[in-house]
Amino acid sequence: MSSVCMRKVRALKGNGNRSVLRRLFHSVTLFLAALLALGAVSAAASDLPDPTGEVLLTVTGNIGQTNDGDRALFDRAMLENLPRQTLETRTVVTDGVKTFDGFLMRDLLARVEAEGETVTASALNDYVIEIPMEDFQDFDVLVATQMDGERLSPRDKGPLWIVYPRDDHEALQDIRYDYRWVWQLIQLDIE
Ligand SMILES: Nc1nc2c(c(=O)[nH]1)N[C@H]1C(S)=C(S)[C@@H](COP(=O)(O)O)O[C@H]1N2
Ligand SMILES: [Mo]
Repeated sequence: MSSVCMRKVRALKGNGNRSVLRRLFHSVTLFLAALLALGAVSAAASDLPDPTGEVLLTVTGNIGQTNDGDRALFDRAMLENLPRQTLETRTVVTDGVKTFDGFLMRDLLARVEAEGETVTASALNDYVIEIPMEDFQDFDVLVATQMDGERLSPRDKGPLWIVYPRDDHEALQDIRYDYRWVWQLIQLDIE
């Protein structure tokens, strides 16, 4: 009678141990799965490669893609990897119609998952201006790297120049927009 009891107790104990083990195993599996998921999320969060060349543009503020702490740094190769776009327009600082090549501000902002109301653009010469985010939805605003087939140099409005499709929209032929044609652009802060 008592030996039967002991066997039962041992059997129960055995079962108990097994279920504890199973539960532990289950927790470890869940933990590993969670780690993997986290890894996948952080891999997605950092799918912006690191720049290998000179950094031409720094994007800060409310962005979902970064490669240097909370900033997104771009070298020329990374910028030229964005979809290329061409724009023909006159400007207030050059003569005649110019052909600009570069990428859309809209595509750059999407690349860094920018969210906000305002883009504060800063230039090499300490020029700083706030631009409403809707400009880039309403208009095909270019960040030009070339003018008439020639790379823009820092001496000549480069290496990056914000160019509005001025000739295509009467609304853009206005001093309020002329301020936003930032040349020697080096930084964008999204708020
Ligand atoms: N980097 C930089 N971009 C700039 C400026 C500037 O001083 N530095 N001036 C802005 C202003 S106020 C205007 S009206 C246009 C044209 O400037 P400009 O007439 O002085 O050439 O460029 C804009 N972009
Ligand atoms: Mo100006």
